[in-house]
Amino acid sequence: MEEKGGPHTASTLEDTPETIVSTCSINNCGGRCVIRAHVKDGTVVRLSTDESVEPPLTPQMRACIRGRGYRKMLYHPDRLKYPMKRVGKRGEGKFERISWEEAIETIASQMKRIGETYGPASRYVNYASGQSWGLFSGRNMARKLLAMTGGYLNYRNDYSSGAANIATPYTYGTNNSGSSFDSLLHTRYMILWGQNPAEMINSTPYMHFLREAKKRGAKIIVIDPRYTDTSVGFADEWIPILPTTDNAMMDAMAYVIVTENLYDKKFVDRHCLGFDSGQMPEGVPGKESLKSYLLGEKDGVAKTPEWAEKICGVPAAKIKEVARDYATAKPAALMQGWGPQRHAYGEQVIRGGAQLASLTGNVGKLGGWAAGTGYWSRSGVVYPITFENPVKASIPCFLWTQAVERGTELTPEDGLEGVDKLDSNIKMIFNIAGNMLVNQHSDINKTTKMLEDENKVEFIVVSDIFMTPSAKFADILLPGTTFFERWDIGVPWCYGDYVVFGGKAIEPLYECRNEYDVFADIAAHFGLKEEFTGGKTMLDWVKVSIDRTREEMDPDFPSFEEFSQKGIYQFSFEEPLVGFKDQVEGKIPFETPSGKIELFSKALWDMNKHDEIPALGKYVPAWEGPEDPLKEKYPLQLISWHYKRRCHSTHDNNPWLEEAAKQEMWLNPEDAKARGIKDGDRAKVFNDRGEIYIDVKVTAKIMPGVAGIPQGAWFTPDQTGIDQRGSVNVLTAQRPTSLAKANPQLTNLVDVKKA
Ligand SMILES: Nc1nc2c(c(=O)[nH]1)N[C@H]1C(S)=C(S)[C@@H](COP(=O)(O)OP(=O)(O)OC[C@H]3O[C@@H](n4cnc5c(=O)[nH]c(N)nc54)[C@H](O)[C@@H]3O)O[C@H]1N2
Ligand SMILES: Nc1nc2c(c(=O)[nH]1)N[C@H]1C(S)=C(S)[C@@H](COP(=O)(O)OP(=O)(O)OC[C@H]3O[C@@H](n4cnc5c(=O)[nH]c(N)nc54)[C@H](O)[C@@H]3O)O[C@H]1N2
Ligand SMILES: [Mo]
Repeated sequence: MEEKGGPHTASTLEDTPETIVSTCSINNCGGRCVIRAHVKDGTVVRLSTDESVEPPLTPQMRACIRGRGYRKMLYHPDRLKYPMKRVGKRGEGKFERISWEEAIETIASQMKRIGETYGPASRYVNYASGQSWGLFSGRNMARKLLAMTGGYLNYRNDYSSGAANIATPYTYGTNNSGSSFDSLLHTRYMILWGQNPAEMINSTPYMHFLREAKKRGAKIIVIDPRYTDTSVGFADEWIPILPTTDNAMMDAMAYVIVTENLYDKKFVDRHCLGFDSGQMPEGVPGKESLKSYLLGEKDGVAKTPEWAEKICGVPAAKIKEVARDYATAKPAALMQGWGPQRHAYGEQVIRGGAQLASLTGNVGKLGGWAAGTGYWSRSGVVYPITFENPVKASIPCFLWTQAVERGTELTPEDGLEGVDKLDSNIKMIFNIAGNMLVNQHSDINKTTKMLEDENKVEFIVVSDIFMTPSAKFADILLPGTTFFERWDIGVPWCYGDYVVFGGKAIEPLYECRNEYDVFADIAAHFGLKEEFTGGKTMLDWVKVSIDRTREEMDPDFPSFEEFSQKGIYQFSFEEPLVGFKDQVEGKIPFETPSGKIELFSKALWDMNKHDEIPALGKYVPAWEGPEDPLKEKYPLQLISWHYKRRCHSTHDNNPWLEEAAKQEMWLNPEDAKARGIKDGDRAKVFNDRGEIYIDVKVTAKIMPGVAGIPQGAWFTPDQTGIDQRGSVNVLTAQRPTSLAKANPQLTNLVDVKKA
């Protein structure tokens, strides 16, 4: 059969007029930028980016290397081109081309069969962030149709800030603990604690304001096991720290701040709960207070810098210096990345950061920062497509493999909500624009073994643009479109006061289809097409969103014509947003049970698991951390990070980006030497969960005792099943964090051997 579309060669296009379509990627990277597609005769021939506004105060939303590399994705020869069904064993990767009619009919009949046999809550839409930031994520299209046909098992939380999202509200009552970036222009001292915006961006405007803050004299400290691009470009000082031990340093900083009387006594008296014995909730002994913990009144261990140094590897003198500088700079901003909380006890690091911000009175002040998860939001667009799931049961997203294996045994204690018990394990999975089925979840060997068993999950639908490690496990595999091939609006992470137009630059290539249209056709099999679409196309919905945003949110929001022409709209505000300003000015209470900043949480105390879930944010030695006896067998702590050349696993197959930043493991010269490994050597990295092969970059940019692998490389097993690309999740664990039941994917012990 002939294929539609496909790239032309440039030479045939020389005389063809060029049009520019302003569009936007809605992949889940920390940025959101303007991508201008230069189109000739139905082909995108070149990309350029935002030139719409002039710095310094309204930064341009310009694309990074990933944004500039999207043409390679669009016209990659490996694009999935037509629907397919599995013909070999599940996971083997053998597929046969089928028609769209057959794909749609099969999916509809399996939705019915599985819903009728096992109940609607046996149907699940997996976490998948590939289209998170537009109006039409395929994941939501699947959910909408499932909701209309009986329902599906919900999930809560995410893989990004999973521990933080649950922990921060115990301190502040909400996750909205951030401020707008322009507030940083007023800060004098910044601690970027495990935050690396030079690579993960954390919203496109952030770097601009970081640069401006530095120009205005802010001192910048980065605390990270790696000498990151952010440290290289911005830091006055890099402080390396062993993974999972940040709370030891935080506790010691608090010790210094309290014992040297550098804390903001007025602020603490007025706004906090649990600081000292006079400030404890009813029924809790005074010796459980933060102050008595720091002084060691209960356990006999004062949390001194010398105590912390032995745990976290940061010299005591340095801890004292940072504590004093942070407490006296006024205002100072402690900003937390999420790498430090993607760990065994990730909840603690987030409450520990919030504790320091509170002790120093940097909460609710211009130029300060409350630490914690760090969300804030004051702009966006109306999402017009809504639905309600009749099934109320939900699991933490990280527990989906458990819900496949033993869903009916899960209890509220495990994190099940909405029901006491599930009637069925997960039997059907929609995996739409995600690589979580295999690549991005923990313990790939364990997960693939589970998925291979067709008696467990009986039916898997994947929609993607490539044959990813997850796509190989599909029963029906659908060829999706890229953002160039559809209409949309791109919304930044909550840290941006702008939205980007998602123009359709070209018609879908080959037989690729948008999930919106696919699920509308599946809906037809249930007699629900009209109800599903409301009689509207994607373009209609974009217009509805724009009209409603103008009516309900911002009368200055541009019309469709203006927006599509300019490509971007920046919301304007008279002053910076300062998180918790109203609370600190006494206008409203904090949204915690006590109305205060809960340094000590009675709700956590009442859970009665004081070792694993302490009421104070404090150091808890991690399993597979530096104090775990397993370290004798596996002496290196393995972390991963969000790499500049990929968005998770997206772009892993882009040759330009491989050239710019290859997949390799960072290892300190000391650790390399001990193993006879030289720069560029190939090595085996292993633990009890599996082994992978990867090239090694020997570099002092990572501290001794720690190995670092950029997350997201495609799991690429050889004939014996052993990964050859350095896919880090072969080595990560499925054991969830204690409170949030979140992903501890950065807590791992391994060893490395020259291959
Ligand atoms: N280029 C790019 N950008 C992205 C993404 C991407 O895939 N690629 N993904 C986006 C998404 S969805 C997310 S959630 C965010 C993730 O944002 P983050 O979670 O903040 O980013 P990470 O790179 O995982 O971690 C940040 C830093 O934490 C360090 N770190 C790891 N463990 C520890 C520790 O125990 N203590 C300390 N102090 N530091 C530690 C790492 O070395 C890393 O430099 O990034 C977003 N931006
Ligand atoms: N070890 C370790 N694991 C991690 C992390 C870590 O730091 N370390 N980080 C975690 C985090 S924070 C996150 S958010 C998750 C992310 O994990 P995922 O949500 O799985 O993200 P991606 O790997 O980017 O997968 C997106 C998929 O969508 C496809 N895609 C892209 N655009 C489109 C489109 O327009 N249409 C369709 N149909 N498909 C499209 C891509 O080809 C890709 O296969 O990973 C988590 N996993
Ligand atoms: Mo994420």
